[in-house]
Amino acid sequence: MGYRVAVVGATGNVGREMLNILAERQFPLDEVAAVASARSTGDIIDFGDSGQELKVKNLEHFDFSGWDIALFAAGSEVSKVHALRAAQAGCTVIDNSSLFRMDPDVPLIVPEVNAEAISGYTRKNIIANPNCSTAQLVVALKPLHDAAKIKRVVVATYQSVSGAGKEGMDELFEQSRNIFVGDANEPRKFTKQIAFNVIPHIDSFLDDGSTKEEWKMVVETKKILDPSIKLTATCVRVPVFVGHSEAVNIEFENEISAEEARDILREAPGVMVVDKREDGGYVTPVEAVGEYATYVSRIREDSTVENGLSLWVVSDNLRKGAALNAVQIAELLGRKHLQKAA
Ligand code: 11C
Repeated sequence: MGYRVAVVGATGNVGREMLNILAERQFPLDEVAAVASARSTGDIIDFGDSGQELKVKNLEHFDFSGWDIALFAAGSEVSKVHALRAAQAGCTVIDNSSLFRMDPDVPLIVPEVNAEAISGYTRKNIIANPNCSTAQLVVALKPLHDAAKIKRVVVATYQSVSGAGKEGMDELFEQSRNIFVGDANEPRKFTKQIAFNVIPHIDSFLDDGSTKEEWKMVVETKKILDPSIKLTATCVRVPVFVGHSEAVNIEFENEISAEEARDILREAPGVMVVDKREDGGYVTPVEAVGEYATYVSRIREDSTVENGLSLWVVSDNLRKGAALNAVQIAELLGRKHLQKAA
């Protein structure tokens, strides 16, 4: 016996990956529903490589009662109405938007880091999935924090255009083509040209000059890992289709060498160390596409502070940063809480 699972936002970048990953990991399903806005109702989409096709159902009319889990990947405005409706109908919601992440009554979960916090989901019947740039960061930080206690993190991100949805990917593709054929480029989704450029701005600006993406990295890391960790981020959009990268500098309370960190990270769940200290002996975003791991490369000591390390962290933002993490939460929920007989 399995679960009845609905994927909301099933036609978007993350929703499609959720379906792919449910199929790939053979999540125990009695039934799966692809749910989206009226615009996509009736469209046929693949349930991963399973050979099964799903007819997209209209979210406005979708009745969540009797469904065990809903994976939401349709943005905050949709979650505000429909995730609450689903949760109240008794369907446990795993929400990928930023809407509930900082709600004290909603656990924010990365299973490799704070699986135990999931029990708090019963307060609202909702579990939040973190921002993609936070998810891969905390997977890499957690084992190092356990070993030597992190005091401060300085991170610069190199975030792919798929984080901005299909429109972001289309814009990079079209602008690149326009540049080759000599056509003009008008930014639409991004604020400046993204092809052959980088943009130090993701999400809206806050009063202190930081952006909401940078703020999310600070507050989500504190909620998931440890509120005592100080973190400052600069989030940058780069002309890469899929895969977020992060240059991470960490200051620890206690001594930790690069060699110790490498050994610890090699054993850590969800982490793959690729760190050969030679030409090409590190991971770049194109190599992380379609993978589950968070890759850590360029592990080295930073002698400008007492106990410092620098790392390069790369992951598929649509997978560990979104869909994979959501499915891992569903797996955890099934194993520990929903308790259906296998
Ligand atoms: C990006 N990290 O790369 C964003 C996308 O809060 O879930 C995900 C935004 C979020 O643009």
